[in-house]
Amino acid sequence: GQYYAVQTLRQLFVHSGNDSWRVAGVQVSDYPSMPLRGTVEGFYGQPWTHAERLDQMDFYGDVKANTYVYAPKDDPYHRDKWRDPYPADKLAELGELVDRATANHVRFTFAVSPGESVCYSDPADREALKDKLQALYDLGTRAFSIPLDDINYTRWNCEADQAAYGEAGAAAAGKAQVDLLNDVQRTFVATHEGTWPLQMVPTEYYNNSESPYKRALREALDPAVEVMWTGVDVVPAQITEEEAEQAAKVFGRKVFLWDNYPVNDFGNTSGRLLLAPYDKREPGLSDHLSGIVANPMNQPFASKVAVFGAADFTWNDRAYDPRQNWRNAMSYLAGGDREATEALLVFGDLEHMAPTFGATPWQPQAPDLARRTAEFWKEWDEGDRTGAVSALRSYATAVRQAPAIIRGGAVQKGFATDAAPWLDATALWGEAMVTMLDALAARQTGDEETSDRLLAESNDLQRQARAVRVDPPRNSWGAVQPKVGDGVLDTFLLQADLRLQLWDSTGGAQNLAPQGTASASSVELDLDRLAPRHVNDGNMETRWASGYTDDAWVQIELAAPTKVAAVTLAWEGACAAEYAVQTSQDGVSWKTVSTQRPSSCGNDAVRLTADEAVRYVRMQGVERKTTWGYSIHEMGVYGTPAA
Ligand code: LTM
Repeated sequence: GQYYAVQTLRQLFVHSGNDSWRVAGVQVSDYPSMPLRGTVEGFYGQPWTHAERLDQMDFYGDVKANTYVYAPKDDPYHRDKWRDPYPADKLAELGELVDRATANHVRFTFAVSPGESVCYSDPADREALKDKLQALYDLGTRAFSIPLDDINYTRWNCEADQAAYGEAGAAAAGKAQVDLLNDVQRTFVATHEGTWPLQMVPTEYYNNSESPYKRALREALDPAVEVMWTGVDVVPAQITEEEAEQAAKVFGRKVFLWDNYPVNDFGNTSGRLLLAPYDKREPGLSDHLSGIVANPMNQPFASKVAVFGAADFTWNDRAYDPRQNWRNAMSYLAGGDREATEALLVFGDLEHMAPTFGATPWQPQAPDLARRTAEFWKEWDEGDRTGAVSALRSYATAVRQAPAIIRGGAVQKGFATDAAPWLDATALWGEAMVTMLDALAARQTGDEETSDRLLAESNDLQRQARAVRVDPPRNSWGAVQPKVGDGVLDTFLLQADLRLQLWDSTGGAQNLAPQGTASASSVELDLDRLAPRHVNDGNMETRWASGYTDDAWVQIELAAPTKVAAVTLAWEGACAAEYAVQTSQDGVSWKTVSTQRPSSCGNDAVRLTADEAVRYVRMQGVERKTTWGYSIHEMGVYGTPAA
């Protein structure tokens, strides 16, 4: 408490010119609303380096976080080789880390994860586990954790457990785990001076429903042991008081939130940095949680944006303001430099998407840019084309310049290193956007030659941006394309490109789908919210989804016969491995005008040879990518009405 009081006092002093300082007159009543605050290095893929961890400890001290759980899934001595002692050099590093943590008032929490191979009832295995903890105790560690997540708990690892706990299964696993954990708590933790209660991650960490496994924990686990929980899902879209209250009920104690944000080790995060604010955790959670640790990204400096928020939320959840905190986090990373803070906010908007394990992200991509591009098309279509270009051009310029400013020196170096491929791509996307706006402006003044040249330049820049790779990747996704404002920035460029290409024929190529009527072969579970009308409602938040068959289709009946120059499809996660674009004059006989095998689920633009006027355009599925149906947010039809 004293330490943090001094930190707060320090924060009250502000520089006012040369060598003088100002301090506000205040009365301070300040204390954390949750006892445990910080991170769990608990992701899959390349663990943080020693130097990065040391830097994190200093960062936690700054943001009043007091907990760091060491649990990198791909440290072999943490999981696969849990019985083996750390080699001397690794142990020396851990010792240094414990010291740095302690200096920052951070509890270095050592986690060892034996669940894949442990024989719960075997005294030798229990001794091996305690020996492992003892080695870290000897280095100064006073907090310990035994995570039992992501293991198979319906089989035993030894026959002795079958004899001790009966037939393998969730309830028996609960009993066996309780036996082991109580033993560690009572004969190791409680007998060692200065230790904090043992922490554990249950095998059922991702929901709050009653079960035989949870009953076993609730009824017999030593009440001192902290139980972790990730919310109602592994990566939940939100965490509410009600959910946490129910979790506390089924586990028989306040739960300790292992918060899977901003971790980017799972499939849907491929190619992403997760830079959106820490959000959607309900004020009041402190009544039901003993604390929160954020599971960060493999990129430690980039993770600071979200961790800054988590630390603030755990300090005072009821006063937490996600947007203000986001700005403060960027300012912190920029060392208070205003220009660099703004650049980070622009970049953060382009890396704002936060996926779940399912098809719907819990934070949208590029909300600021999306609002600006929507405003642009509105103004453009209403006739104020010069005003539209000038407003968006200044933001596009900010996108183009953000990477150089971020690399300019004010922002923490490690952030620029973590974000390097994303920054490379952002510079190119920003340049492509500025160039595209210049092409639109030139075409508007009638300078077709300049416009064509700029359009070609913009397309070339986009090709370069798409060719950037996260290489070498720290994550397990491989050398993938870094995603930048995807679904927003690229969609804007596509729309602008189509307008330029179809300029003469349609005066700027508007999307004709919204004036048409959508219908489909089927709707997933006949749900109204997934009905075909959502495929042309102009709203990227809604979608059409089909039944679970390969041959499903969705079509637009246009308001008038049209020479169709392009069809756009904004796919949701359940997309097509293969589909055809078909057209028809009467809705009875159909012609396949293009066949597509997209490499990933994204925004497809299929250009067509607009040689004859048609009334109907259809996406005809051939093969699904997932076991779900086909799911499309928006289908666009660009062309020239024959009349
Ligand atoms: O969330 C938990 C408790 N365990 C694992 C994490 O190690 C992993 O980082 C996240 C995100 O993929 N999912 C898990 O299930």
